Amino acid sequence: MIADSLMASLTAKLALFVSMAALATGATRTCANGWIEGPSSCYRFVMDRKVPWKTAQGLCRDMGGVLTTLDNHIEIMWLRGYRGYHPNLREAVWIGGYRKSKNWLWKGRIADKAITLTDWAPKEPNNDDGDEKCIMLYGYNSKIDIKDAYRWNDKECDFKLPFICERDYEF
Ligand SMILES: [Ca+2]
Ligand SMILES: [Ca+2]
Repeated sequence: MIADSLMASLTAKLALFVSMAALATGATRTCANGWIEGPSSCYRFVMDRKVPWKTAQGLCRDMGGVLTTLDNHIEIMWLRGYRGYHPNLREAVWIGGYRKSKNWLWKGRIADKAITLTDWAPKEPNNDDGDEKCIMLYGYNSKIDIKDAYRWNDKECDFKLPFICERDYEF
């Protein structure tokens, strides 16, 4: 219960921060049907399918996007806040980060990009069993410590999870 009220207070602050950020940009933009407007692009939460990372990436590409990349603090905080507000989005999910030997990269539609800003959960990435090369976001439930909720974990790529796609605004 304490964790829940902490979470509510945290998400309320995040939401305020993100709406201020959105106001500051002042742009009009829209997202395709079924996509949700975020601070700098559109997101699609696919919570009704659990698939390996590579399959999730392919499904996002088929829908005109990629697995979500978390490129800056606003995007990280917006997504944490958004999932905190929506109980149906609190499961663990794949995002578009992966490891190529020692380098963590965001998978792009054309080129990959080095991950420079990270939001790893405490003690991650731990490369458990030496085979964790894909990035998932923790979910949130009564068993998860509030400080770990929605943060990053490296996970074996064949593990099956729901996922979040991202694509550009429609103009
Ligand atoms: Ca992004
Ligand atoms: Ca891990």
